[in-house]
Amino acid sequence: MAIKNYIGGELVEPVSRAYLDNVDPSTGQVYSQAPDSDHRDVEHAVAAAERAFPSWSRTPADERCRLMLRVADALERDLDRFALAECIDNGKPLKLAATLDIPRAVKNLRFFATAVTHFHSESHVTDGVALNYTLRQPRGVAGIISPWNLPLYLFTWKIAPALATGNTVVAKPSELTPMTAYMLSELCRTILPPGVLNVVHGLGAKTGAAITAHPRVPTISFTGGTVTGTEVARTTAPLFKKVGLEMGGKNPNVVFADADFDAAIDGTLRSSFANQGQVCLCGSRIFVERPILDRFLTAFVDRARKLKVGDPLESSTDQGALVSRSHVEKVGRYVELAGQEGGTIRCGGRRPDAVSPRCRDGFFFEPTVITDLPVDCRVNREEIFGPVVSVTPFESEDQVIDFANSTDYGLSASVWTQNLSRAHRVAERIQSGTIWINCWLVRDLRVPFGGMKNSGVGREGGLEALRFYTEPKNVCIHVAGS
Ligand code: TXE
Repeated sequence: MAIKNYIGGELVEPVSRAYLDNVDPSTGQVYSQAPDSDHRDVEHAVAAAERAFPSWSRTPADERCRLMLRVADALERDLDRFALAECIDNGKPLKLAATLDIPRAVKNLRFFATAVTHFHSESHVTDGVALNYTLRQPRGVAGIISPWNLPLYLFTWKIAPALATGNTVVAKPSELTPMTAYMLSELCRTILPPGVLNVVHGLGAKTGAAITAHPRVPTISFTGGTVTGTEVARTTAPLFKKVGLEMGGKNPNVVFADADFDAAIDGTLRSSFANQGQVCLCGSRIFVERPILDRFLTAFVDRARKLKVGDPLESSTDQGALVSRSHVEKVGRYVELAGQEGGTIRCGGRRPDAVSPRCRDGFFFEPTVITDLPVDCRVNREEIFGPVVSVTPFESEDQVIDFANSTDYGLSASVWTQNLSRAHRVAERIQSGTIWINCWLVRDLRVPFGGMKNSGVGREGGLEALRFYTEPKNVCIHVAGS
């Protein structure tokens, strides 16, 4: 089956007629093809988006909202089909795609479709002289580049605010997980005006780079690895684009001795291994206050061992496949490195022998817990992005804050304590864009979302996203005779 680009309202082949193999990570087999697009396809998509912009940007917000809600409804009606496709394309458990990825994609569309109907701007009265008001106008063609870990979830998280605010879009999903963006473009074809949303599939360095370098795409929103983000920043800076970068994380999970023990174990387990550890918000560095270290480790390792690595299609599966052969190999290399850096593997650390006959050649890796690693070793500083976590004891609040802040990343953190004052103190001092107290991945779409340090530039979510995709323009009216 061949995926197509979606340009100017049509599903089209790439100009080159060249395709990339698309692999099912749970079997390791090629199961479809995606366009290997180049700058010519991007040029067509930008031209289509430019043609659609004057009309879409002048379409009343109510009408844009209505059309986007229709897309959301169509996606919701098709939830099972999309969840199955996401499971096959990414390797994640079907039940996760059906309860998290696709419902959240629906919610993203609804949230931003309606948010724009409540969006308002500021006015400033200059005493006795003038009245200023701010117009927030769409910026034109938005270039959107999304990753493979939460494919449709992050794709819609970006296209929804861009479209709702009246921009037109040229989007490139990850070449590793193109399927659900393609299926969404099939739905949009019957609902959105041609050229409003364009989806161009292909490799990052070719298709993605053609979007970021395009002189008539003034806005770029990217989620992916920090190395790629550096490249996007380098390309876009001299072109003076407005850029949002959401990149990697190496997030701390801080467990104080006074925490609700069972809640901390449950939450930490989920934040360690959800989506096979392939969430930028996963808490891969677990710091446990010394008095409860042994109890915590025993319970945590026991629970990690019980997670069932299995066929993503099976409802009993907790852990599916990682996204690609090269990624599972990278995760394996980090576990080897942990051994060289003095770590002790408490569980996992390898690819399981036989998940099932169907999944014999899939990219599976066992949930892995490592102890005895120095806080500043590479395994504790670099993003592994797989089911691998380290557990390190700490002695005091000051010490764990130093540990938490000891990487170049600053995306999120979880703190487990029943002492409210301590929770506030620690939250204030950890350098991360999001701090969860006694929870993980509780997401309210209105809150600012993004990272500090090498985890990101700018914020998404709620008003932040609506502002990102619009240009504030101040109008100053002289008040005569006052
Ligand atoms: O992501 P890439 P990769 C991290 C994680 C992972 C690492 C690499 O550590 O192991 O990044 O993953 C497009 N110009 N995260 O290589 O390459 C690419 O096609 C423009 C964290 O898969 O960053 C894809 O659509 N675009 C993360 C998107 O960028 C380019 C999620 C992300 O791919 C490009 C994923 C270029 N030069 C990986 N090169 C998170 N924070 O959620 C690539 N792309």
